[in-house]
Amino acid sequence: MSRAAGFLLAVEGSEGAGKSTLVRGLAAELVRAGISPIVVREPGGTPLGERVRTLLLDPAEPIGAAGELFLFLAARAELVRRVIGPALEAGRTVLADRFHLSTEAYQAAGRGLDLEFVRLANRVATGHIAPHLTLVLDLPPQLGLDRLRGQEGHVLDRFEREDAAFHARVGAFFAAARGPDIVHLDGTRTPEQVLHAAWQNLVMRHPGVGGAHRAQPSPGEG
Ligand code: T5A
Repeated sequence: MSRAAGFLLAVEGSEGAGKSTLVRGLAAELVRAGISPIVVREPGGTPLGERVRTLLLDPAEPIGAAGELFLFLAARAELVRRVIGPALEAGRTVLADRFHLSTEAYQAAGRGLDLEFVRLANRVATGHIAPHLTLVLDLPPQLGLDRLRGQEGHVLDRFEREDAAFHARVGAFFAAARGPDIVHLDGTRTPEQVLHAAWQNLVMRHPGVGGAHRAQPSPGEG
């Protein structure tokens, strides 16, 4: 996959693993480091993506596996075309709350679609843009779902209502994901500890923050 001028960081993991919390923390640290990141979530981030998100998460909307795959990819293609691609071309840092690894985990491992086809379709949707770094938050799926159930007023979406076997397949896929740009973080630790570990990895990989921040205290309790 291709690498544009900026820096794309994806945060991945199963339901309630702490992705959004970590993305918020990293965004704040980047701002402190003098870098104003662009934050995106998937599905979403464009008018089409937000409408597709509503459809995809609606528990009352029965969608087959293939239809689900192509809806996620349509949202991603638009997000890359309108937001991520131009941002990277402009040298910006993009923080993505989920990216293509989620499609492999949910639509291939979870739903049973062919993994190689899902990967190929993903490459079409992203125009071969790949994250420079993917942080996977490892957390047993049941713990993540318990966290979400503990949130006041949280209504479980279509994916969160799937059975334990589905979540186990998704969780096992994330746990087994390997690659030169994939780093696993222990999602059972406190938000501050997760942020600390994530920041250390970002500093090592991101040319814009590495030099400036290696010698400074890292965020969180460590
Ligand atoms: N999907 C998505 C696909 O099937 N295919 C795809 O290609 C893509 C892109 C998206 C759904 O779509 C599916 C996956 C998803 O099911 P979503 O609402 O965006 O739906 O769902 P999630 O991405 O799972 O986001 P969540 O908000 O549900 O979970 P997060 O972001 O992992 O967790 P977060 O940070 O919101 O935290 C959840 C709770 O835990 C606490 C927080 O305070 C919060 O209460 N928390 C912690 N508690 C203890 N320790 C920590 N370290 C904690 N970190 C956070």
